[in-house]
Amino acid sequence: MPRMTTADAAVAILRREGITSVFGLPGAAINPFYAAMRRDGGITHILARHVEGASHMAEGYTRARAGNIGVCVGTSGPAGTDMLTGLYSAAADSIPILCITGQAPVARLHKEDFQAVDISAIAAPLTKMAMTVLEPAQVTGAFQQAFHLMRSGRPGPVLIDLPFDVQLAEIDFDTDTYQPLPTYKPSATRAQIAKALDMLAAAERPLIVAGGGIINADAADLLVELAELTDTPVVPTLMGWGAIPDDHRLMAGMVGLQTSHRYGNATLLASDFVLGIGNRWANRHTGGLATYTTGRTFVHVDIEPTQIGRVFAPDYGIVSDAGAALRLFVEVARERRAAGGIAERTAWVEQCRHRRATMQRRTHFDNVPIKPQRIYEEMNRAFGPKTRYVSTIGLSQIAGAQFLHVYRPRHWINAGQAGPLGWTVPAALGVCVADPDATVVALSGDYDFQFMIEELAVGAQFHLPYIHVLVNNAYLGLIRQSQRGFDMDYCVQLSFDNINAPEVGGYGVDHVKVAEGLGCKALRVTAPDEIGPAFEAARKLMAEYRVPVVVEVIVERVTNISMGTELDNVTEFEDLAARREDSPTAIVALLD
Ligand SMILES: Cc1ncc(C[n+]2csc(CCOP(=O)(O)OP(=O)(O)O)c2C)c(N)n1
Ligand SMILES: [Mg+2]
Repeated sequence: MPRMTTADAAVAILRREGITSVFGLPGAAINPFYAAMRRDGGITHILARHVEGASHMAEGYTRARAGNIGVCVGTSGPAGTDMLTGLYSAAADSIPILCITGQAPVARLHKEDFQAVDISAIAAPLTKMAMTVLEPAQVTGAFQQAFHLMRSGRPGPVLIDLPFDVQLAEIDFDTDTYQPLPTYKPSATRAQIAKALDMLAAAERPLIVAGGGIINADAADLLVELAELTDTPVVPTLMGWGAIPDDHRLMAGMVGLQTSHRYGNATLLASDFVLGIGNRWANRHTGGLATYTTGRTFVHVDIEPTQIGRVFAPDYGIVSDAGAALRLFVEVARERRAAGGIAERTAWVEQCRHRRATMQRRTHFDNVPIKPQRIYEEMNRAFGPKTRYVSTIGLSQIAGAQFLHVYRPRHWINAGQAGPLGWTVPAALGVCVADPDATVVALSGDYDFQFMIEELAVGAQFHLPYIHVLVNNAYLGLIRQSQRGFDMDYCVQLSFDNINAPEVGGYGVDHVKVAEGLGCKALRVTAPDEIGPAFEAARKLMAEYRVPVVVEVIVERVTNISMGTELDNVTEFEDLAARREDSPTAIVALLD
């Protein structure tokens, strides 16, 4: 039997499980694992500048392609605690990442050794498994189980913590006969699917709410087929955005308090039946439950049994992987259609479409300073359907979801539930590693951008080109807006007179200089008609230098973005689109 260190065996398992890239940074306690990666030679290592950055890169990497699992590695102590935000973000959005940490030797774990912290206890609530491996012979099983868990049921992250002496201990391990464990994914029965379709057929104004579980299951095509077979309009959630192309006739718009469309909310409120697939009824999607649920019937399909009924009791629940359920939905719907058993819903579909063509927000403003809505209009013009957008949180992300267009699954990559500031730069880099040929466009407010700005150096060093649209209002804009309720504007200003950069006009940080200092290219625009040309110039710079290119758009300091407390109580702060020219890039032209 081949004899090797447990670190060598762990790396061999990573390779057998399909891992080719790892994001991390070494420290003394994880050096044996790094030595094993070096001996193996088959894994690309991306050196993050902050360990939290490595964890978000891993998440971006996972999200970019079906089957990917991002791996992040750090040393003992603060490296593990730095990655907790990454574990939280991944867990909250049901994304598998594997976090590997070094640890003090086993015999010293209880002695308050240098950088020894009980990371598996700390990470436990954020992971499907968090294990400090105390027995060398358990290392291979721990890794095998990690991959099994990450891929089974509701996907999520795992942490494996490896004491220094355990990494160096030798074990017998046969790489050749290693086999990944089968994954567990519950599947709906035909009877369950038939019952759900009966309920849909009995409805007059049905909708499908398509969640991120459909993206995780790589089942977007099946979703669209089901919608077409049953003539049912689809509301994608923020995590499911892209599951049905924005230009599909059955795309009904997004629903929610913030990242939503006026027509999406109106259509949900007009519906009498909702089939939720792979979704969580997130509170920023539903708003108040009485408004969301009164007057309609619900079917909920989810892979995790305890998700059914967690937020409200559906009329009928089905435990199933979204892909498995959709395969059966399509099969049964096809049979019913062939037998003439599915009614056309022309009037309802037309009503949904009419709302889409009449309830739009205005994007076309010529103001200087720029109004942020104009940026998304220019992005719609500049970036095609293959663009992979990456964003996290803030007014820029909310407005992005209201105005941008997404046409494919995994092309809106957003930390939806945790919303950790700083996620965008590293996640975009992870997407670039996973899909080097993609056009990746990240979207940040100035504060999100400043949080993990140092990771831009990673993009420069490893030649990971993407465009970063930076919406600079010199404000913690979303929090400034929410402080209106407290009648204050307190501790949310990012503006100051930069003694080295008077040209930024009191907006504080000179992002162009910082980005250039980190080895990237950067452009700043201050007038609306400069935005489009700046995107064009950014593309050229990206192609020429193969580094991230930042396009900073200086916008007016205060713009409130539509949001509300209930689906029927969303506040509009700007004039709505009244003529076609007000929302010229809307997919369905405004009927004016
Ligand atoms: C780690 C963390 N701390 C605090 C918050 C709360 N928060 C959400 S958005 C935001 C301000 C974002 O400002 P910016 O990135 O400039 O975006 P803007 O809203 O101005 O577009 C803050 C502080 C958060 N999401 N994450
Ligand atoms: Mg801001």
